[in-house]
Amino acid sequence: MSTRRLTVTHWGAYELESDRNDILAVLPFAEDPDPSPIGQSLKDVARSRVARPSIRRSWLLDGPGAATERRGVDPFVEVDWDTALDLVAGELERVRSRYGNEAIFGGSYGWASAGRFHHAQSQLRRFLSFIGGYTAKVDTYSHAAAEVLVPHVLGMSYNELQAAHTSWPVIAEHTDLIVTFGGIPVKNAQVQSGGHGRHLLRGWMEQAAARGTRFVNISPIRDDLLDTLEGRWLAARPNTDVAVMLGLAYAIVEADQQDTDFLDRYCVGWDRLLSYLTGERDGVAKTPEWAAALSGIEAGVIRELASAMVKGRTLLNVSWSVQRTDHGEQPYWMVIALAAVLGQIGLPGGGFGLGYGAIGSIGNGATRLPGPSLPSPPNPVAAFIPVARISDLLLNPGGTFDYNGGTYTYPDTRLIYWCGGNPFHHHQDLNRLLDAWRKPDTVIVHEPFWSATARNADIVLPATTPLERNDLGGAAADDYLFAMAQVVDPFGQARNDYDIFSALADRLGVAEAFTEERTADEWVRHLYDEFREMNPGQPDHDEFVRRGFLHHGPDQPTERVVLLEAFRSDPDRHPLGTPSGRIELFSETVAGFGYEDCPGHPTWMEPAEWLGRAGSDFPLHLISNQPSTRLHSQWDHGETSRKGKVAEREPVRLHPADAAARGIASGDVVRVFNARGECLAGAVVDDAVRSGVVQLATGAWYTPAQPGVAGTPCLHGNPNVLTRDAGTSRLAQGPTAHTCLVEVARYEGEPPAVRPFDPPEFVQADA
Ligand SMILES: Nc1nc2c(c(=O)[nH]1)N[C@H]1C(S)=C(S)[C@@H](COP(=O)(O)OP(=O)(O)OC[C@H]3O[C@@H](n4cnc5c(=O)[nH]c(N)nc54)[C@H](O)[C@@H]3O)O[C@H]1N2
Ligand SMILES: Nc1nc2c(c(=O)[nH]1)N[C@H]1C(S)=C(S)[C@@H](COP(=O)(O)OP(=O)(O)OC[C@H]3O[C@@H](n4cnc5c(=O)[nH]c(N)nc54)[C@H](O)[C@@H]3O)O[C@H]1N2
Ligand SMILES: [Mo]
Repeated sequence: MSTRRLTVTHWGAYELESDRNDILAVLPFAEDPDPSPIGQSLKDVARSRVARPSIRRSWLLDGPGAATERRGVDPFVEVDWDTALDLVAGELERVRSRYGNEAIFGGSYGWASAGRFHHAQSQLRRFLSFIGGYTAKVDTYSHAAAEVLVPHVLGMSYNELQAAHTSWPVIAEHTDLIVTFGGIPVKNAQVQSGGHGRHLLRGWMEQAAARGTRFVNISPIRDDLLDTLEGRWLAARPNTDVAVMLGLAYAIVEADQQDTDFLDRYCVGWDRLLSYLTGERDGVAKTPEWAAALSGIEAGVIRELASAMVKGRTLLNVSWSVQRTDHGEQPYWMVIALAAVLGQIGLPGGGFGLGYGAIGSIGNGATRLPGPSLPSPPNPVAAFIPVARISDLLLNPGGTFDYNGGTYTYPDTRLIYWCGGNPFHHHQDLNRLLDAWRKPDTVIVHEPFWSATARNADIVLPATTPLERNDLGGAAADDYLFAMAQVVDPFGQARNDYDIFSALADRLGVAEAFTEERTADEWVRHLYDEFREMNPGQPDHDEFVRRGFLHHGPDQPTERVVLLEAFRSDPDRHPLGTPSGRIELFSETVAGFGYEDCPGHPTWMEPAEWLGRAGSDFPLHLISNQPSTRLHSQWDHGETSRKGKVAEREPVRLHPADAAARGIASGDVVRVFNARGECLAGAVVDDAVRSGVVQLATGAWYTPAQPGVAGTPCLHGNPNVLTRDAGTSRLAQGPTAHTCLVEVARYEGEPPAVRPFDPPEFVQADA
């Protein structure tokens, strides 16, 4: 007998028709006008699963630290749960008593799944905090540079800024021109951390365009903006956005159209930035001609755009991708400066945005309610890394790093505990990570699927997916909350992360504190009850579960938010949280850090790799952007992602001229390579990509030709074997995946077979 139940994922809500073991059909949530196709992959919930606790053979036979170069190579031995839990508890005890809790890396970055209670990282951190703590991570892969820079410039956290973005109802009514660096990709707005009820971005943009808003997309890829908006595409060289913005600012100042009143009243440091802009200080005037030589956008076009920008209400936007580059702090600082030159910050539909389109919630106009969220005690350990410094941490115990004005030391990591993330998907320079990953004694991973990280672990504990448990879900920035219903039985012997940690907490003597004597379902009810206390008038838990969701906003989201409106209306009564209370176009604080790679005002600095670097052996700029057919590496084994593959590999798009020069046709298997590594991919020749640029989305499951051998090609097309592992600057140390040069060649001969979704090899312990 089949049933229909509602659930929510990071890419939206669905009704799932299922029997106890299988998803029979995935139906869109009735209230979603633009459901994401990624949901169809949920039907593959039973593929590539970890069925039982699995231990790497060398580790099981010889203990912690055994043959760590055989991670990803050794077969696994399946054991029963009690054996596995005893081994994990014993190893945690050994490491914390011998080396201290700093030796446990629990940063465990990753998106895991939607669901407020069964959120894998939250469960891990809560558990580790009760047993003495762990080395943590700060910031995100998404927007680390923004997280560190924005407080210096605007005196608020990036999260506060994100929530305060001017809402689409205001933009659709007021904005004449949207100039967006990195587009406003609807493919990305499918997703919202925690999930969402309705996909609204496409509708809002079409409404704005119908009213007369014009769009300019400054990006290496045309379809970063919807075709239907009939925007203008300016295909700048990747990573030259700061130069283009400086050229625009110069053109505005040259025509004496800068808003001097705004710059004087609401900003500090304009004089410093102006002397840099005009070249008074460094002898280089940042003219449109100067910007044209760097970016490839003609000077006349830059001047024309500058004069269009001053004529009406103009919104500037920069996607998150643009700050995942070398010196990624600069485009964010400079776009704020450019908006200040225009003087429309705080006016309806004017000013700037940092990430419209990156996820569904930015500016969605939805009413927001607080909670619910899982409480966690503070982490007793102070040690941390900026999130993308994971290989550096493992390779340089005792070494130091700079971060936001401080100098810190990398602890000596003995144990990695990862839960709900896939570093062998998300980290840059996977060959370097492979070396680093050999350092610790033990790697423990909870995973539903045989991800590359699970394969490279010593102990893999099978976790349930959200389809196998009850939860409640929905993003803080959305006006829906879903009662996520269990739709199938747990696969194999999979357990909830919470139940795994409860059993470990019991072995380590902290069960009562960790569980508060609630089962998972009791916790879910408890969190809902807390939410109800915070927000009176909501139905009780039984009623919530019966209805499947609650919607606490108006029928059409209409929240009217104008970024920095109060500050503009009265900067003395509503000063910013910066030292000056104003927008800091020059920051004494940042200048005081003395970082040559992040000076005191926005500055053009040549990226480590870009198309302006003459004589490179690798003449193409790789854009490894977010995939349209999955969430990062999640559900790559699912129907929607598999349908998008070319020659069984991740599609790589290249411009017809670049393809012709290399004798490449659509459908060919190609090698994408540089000095750091190589992967195979399936060619798609497409003039939506700027010449000199190739696009290979992230997330194809890492499938090395020879597992465990650094430098061996990935047969399936994971771009992170190519990307560079270096921080944005000493300020934020953010990841820089979008700064990467490669070469592409046709694969000669019969391409090797690729089986990315097969489970690893299993043996008996004594085999
Ligand atoms: N080249 C390149 N690399 C990038 C980026 C890029 O633009 N280019 N973008 C970066 C960005 S912005 C991000 S956010 C990262 C994303 O990197 P990640 O968030 O690490 O990637 P995911 O594939 O979402 O990994 C989540 C993992 O959690 C597992 N999981 C799901 N639910 C559960 C659960 O309930 N319990 C447990 N234990 N596990 C679960 C999934 O199976 C999956 O393996 O990638 C980064 N990497
Ligand atoms: N479908 C889907 N949606 C997602 C995700 C997913 O995995 N799948 N992941 C989510 C996550 S975790 C995040 S952080 C966001 C990320 O959101 P973004 O960081 O904005 O996403 P990207 O797809 O990396 O980049 C968007 C576009 O920026 C352009 N771009 C890249 N480099 C440059 C540059 O130097 N200059 C300019 N002007 N443009 C450039 C590329 O053409 C690219 O297509 O997406 C979220 N949305
Ligand atoms: Mo992200």
